[in-house]
Parts: sequence; C-alpha cells; structure tokens
Amino acid sequence: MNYLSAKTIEVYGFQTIKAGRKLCGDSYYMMATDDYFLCVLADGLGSGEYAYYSSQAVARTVKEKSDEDVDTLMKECNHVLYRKRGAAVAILKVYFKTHQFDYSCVGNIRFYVYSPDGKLTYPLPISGYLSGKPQYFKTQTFAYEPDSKFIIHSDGVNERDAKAFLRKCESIELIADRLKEQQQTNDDATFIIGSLH
Ligand SMILES: [Mn+2]
Repeated sequence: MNYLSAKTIEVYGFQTIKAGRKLCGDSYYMMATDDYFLCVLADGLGSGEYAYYSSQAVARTVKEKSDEDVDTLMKECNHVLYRKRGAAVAILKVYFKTHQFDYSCVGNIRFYVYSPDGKLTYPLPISGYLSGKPQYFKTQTFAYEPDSKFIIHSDGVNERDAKAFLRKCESIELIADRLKEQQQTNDDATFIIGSLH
C-alpha cells in the first residue's frame, strides 16, 4: 500500500494484480504540492502486458505534466494512447486554497466524495475509453468541505462496503486496510482513498 501525506491531505493507494498475471493492467499515480493534490487512475483494456502499456503511458503522462489542469491532462492522456489498446482514465486535482476539486473520467472508474455531514458527490463518467480518437470530456469542478473523504477505484475492486466504511467516518487508514483485506484476484484492482482536511 502506498501512503501520501501533505499539509491538508492523507491518501492511500492500493493495487492487486489478476491471478496468473505478472503485470497489472491498472496504473495509478499520485502527488501533492503545497497547493494541490493530483492523482490519476487508468484501467487498461483487458489485462496483461498490453493493458499495462496503456495504463502506464497514462500515468507517466500525468506525472510529466502535473502542472497542467485536468482537462488538458485528459487530452494529453488520450493523445498518448493513440495506437495503443486504450484505457479507462480518471483524473482528480484538488486545490487546497480554494477548497475545490476538478474531476474528469472516461470509462468505468468510480469516484465518490463524502462530506462530514454525509452528503455524497459522485460525478458520473463518460462511457467508453480513451484510445487516441477524438473524445469529448466532461471535466467538472466541485467545492468540498474540510474533513471530506473520497475514493476512486477501478471496476476490479470489490467495493461491497466501501461506501459504508466512508460514511462511518473511521480513520482513512482503517478503511484502506479493510478494503485491502476484502480484495480478491479475479481482476486487476486499484483503489485510491483519502481524506481532505
Ligand atoms: Mn478493470
């Protein structure tokens, strides 16, 4: 499990590989500065090495261009997937000073944000996947309250209790541990779970 902590954010990232595979078809990357938190989750089509190449290309692009806004990053990720198998891609950028985040997703990746008063925000993805073809993006901006929690996960994640865990306001570490325990290996699976202070 990867752990990232900065002034106003605490995040765990966790990944399992489909049984029998050496490479994970999901990739993720996350980083924080004093001003923002940025993460990307990419689920390469299928599994194995070609899924890995696609999702790695997306993660690398976001890492190299982390200063860009979410819409620009989505366009860059789409571009880099030209002639690759393709991937579902979700990008989140949280701006600490304004207490806002931008989110964009194409494909089957889920994202939920819980505010401390129990309000759930779940921007829906555009269906499909990125593969370098002309693509419409729907990048949305939301305000968040201090002590909100969020989860982004690929479709391989067994999320049976994820929302219940988040709602119960347990520590983010405990939630991440419980989610980790209930993952199986019938698919590549990745989750990024965090709290915004
Ligand atoms: Mn998947």
